[in-house]
Amino acid sequence: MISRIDLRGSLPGDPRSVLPRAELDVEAALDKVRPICEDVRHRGSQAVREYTKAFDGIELESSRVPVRAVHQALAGLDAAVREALEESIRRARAVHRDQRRTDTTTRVVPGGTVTERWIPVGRVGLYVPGGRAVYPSSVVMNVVPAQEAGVESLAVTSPAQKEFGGLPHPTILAACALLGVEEVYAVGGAQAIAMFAYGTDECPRADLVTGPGNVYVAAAKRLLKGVIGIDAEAGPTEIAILADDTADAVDVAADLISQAEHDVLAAAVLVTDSVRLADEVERELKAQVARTKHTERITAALAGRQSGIVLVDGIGDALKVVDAYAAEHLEIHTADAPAVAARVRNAGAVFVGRYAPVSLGDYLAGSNHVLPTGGCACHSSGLSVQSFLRGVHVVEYDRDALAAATGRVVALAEAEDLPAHGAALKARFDWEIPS
Ligand code: HSO
Ligand code: ZN
Repeated sequence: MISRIDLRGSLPGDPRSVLPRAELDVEAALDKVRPICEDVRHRGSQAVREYTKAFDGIELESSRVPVRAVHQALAGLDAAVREALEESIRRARAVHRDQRRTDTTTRVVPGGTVTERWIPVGRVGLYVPGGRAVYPSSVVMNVVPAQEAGVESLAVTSPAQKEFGGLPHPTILAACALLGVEEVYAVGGAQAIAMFAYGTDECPRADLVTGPGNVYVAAAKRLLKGVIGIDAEAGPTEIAILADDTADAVDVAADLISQAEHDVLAAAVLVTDSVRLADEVERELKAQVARTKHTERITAALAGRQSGIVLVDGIGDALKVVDAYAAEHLEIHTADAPAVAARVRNAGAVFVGRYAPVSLGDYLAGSNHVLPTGGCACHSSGLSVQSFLRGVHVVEYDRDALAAATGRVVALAEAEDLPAHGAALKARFDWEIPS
């Protein structure tokens, strides 16, 4: 059901080559999404509605969801789900509020300062997938940091659903209402990203688009990056678990299964120095998968070449492996879990000990669940307030400070054969401007 990779006594210098990993072929989807994006660029909302008809089978008069429908969805929301979403929002707000940046002013020289001003992005479009994945929790994880950053204009889009009369899924709409987001569109796929990138008569263009989506959404983001800012391209979910002989096999198996539940391409990787644990986890996986709802999907994910149990010699090697893998989520189930967690360098988020499972982080820990996948955790962070801010340097020098800098600027400008750069300073002091 899950493959084993035995690296005991043979850990390669760069273990990445022997570690399991899925590859999503975004390049192949580019040719399909290119004409769609061009069409939306030129024909705007008309083209968007035509794609909704072609791909989702729904003819809409307008792609904009009436505000009334957003509020009605909240009124119809199950009370327990509403309470849980509200608590999720509260905890996420607490964490993300603490991420806010304050402007800093550095006095570089007497009379010369540089201030770093943090300015929120003006308008953000948030993509929320539809279909099999109905994730109101992802609405929370995208909207909360944007709001805490101070983004003024926030629009959500999610595919039109036939069974809901052409509206996005009602739980998505209800989450929007809870968060105070009233601008919602019933648009999915590449056309949704193009709508935000170019703007239409129904939807003003956005500066940045965030949120996960299928391969076409990822391809459209790759194509339109630059026209619009994007967050990371979200790949299939991954969980890595670093565990020693003290770990509980039932917990470990349950957590591997929890993320395998997302997708047949989801990755579940256990890294351990305990053969006993590996054997027990394998037995547990079989038993638990048989009892769970999405057996087929999970079995496929665990059996896929992206998942596996990796055997190593000791925690030092286990850390080398998980750092090389750079998982989206990393759980630590070892004797002194906080100490081991402190040594991790590459992971989207680290979950410490048996009482901090990834499922808690997915919904209610307060942490963000939009995290780098596919090994990108070695250079990127998850979504945060910072994702919605730009740092702008504001430069202020007085006359004396500029005069004192002029000689050096002229020297550097001449070294680059750009004498007009130096001349721009000299002009202020009536120095001779070379022709
Ligand atoms: N584990 C997913 C997020 C999610 N889980 C949403 C449940 N709902 C990617 O981090
Ligand atoms: Zn999840």
